[in-house]
Amino acid sequence: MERTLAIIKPDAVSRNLIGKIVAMIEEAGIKIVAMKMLKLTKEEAECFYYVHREKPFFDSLTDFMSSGPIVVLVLEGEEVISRWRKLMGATDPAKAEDGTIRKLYGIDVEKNSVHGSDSPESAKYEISYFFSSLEIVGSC
Ligand code: IDP
Ligand code: MG
Repeated sequence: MERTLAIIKPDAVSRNLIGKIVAMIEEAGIKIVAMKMLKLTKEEAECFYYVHREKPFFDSLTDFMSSGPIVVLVLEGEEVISRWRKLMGATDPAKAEDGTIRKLYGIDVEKNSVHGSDSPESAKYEISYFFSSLEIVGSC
């Protein structure tokens, strides 16, 4: 059994897409075990995306991620890290497959509507960044 962190990014929240994206998660048979809305500060966004600190898009990305409310979720199930990334689609919405969230709703390579952890290690770090074990159902 795996867990992964999903984020509905500011571009999607501001366009009232929370419900549509949550529906796609549920329709894919993926179980939600935690969910909340918050607004990151610039510093909190920088800390979350620390692995990308050397990338040319880091400053713009962290400005974007702190520009408005986000919804963070913990998803649980077998192979959920790869299943959620497949449902999200490629980073660049222009290259994402039909039927994926980024193809449907992504604006550009930065404002691509959703985030998903890319490995068990990053999932562990990212989930603990936002949630205590008491906030995740079925943790004990
Ligand atoms: P991922 O979200 O598909 O895992 P990453 O390479 O981990 O993609 O990049 C993290 C986030 O940084 C992306 O989701 C996107 O918002 C932003 N990003 C990635 N590449 C670019 C780029 O070339 N220009 C601007 N923003 C980018
Ligand atoms: Mg990534």
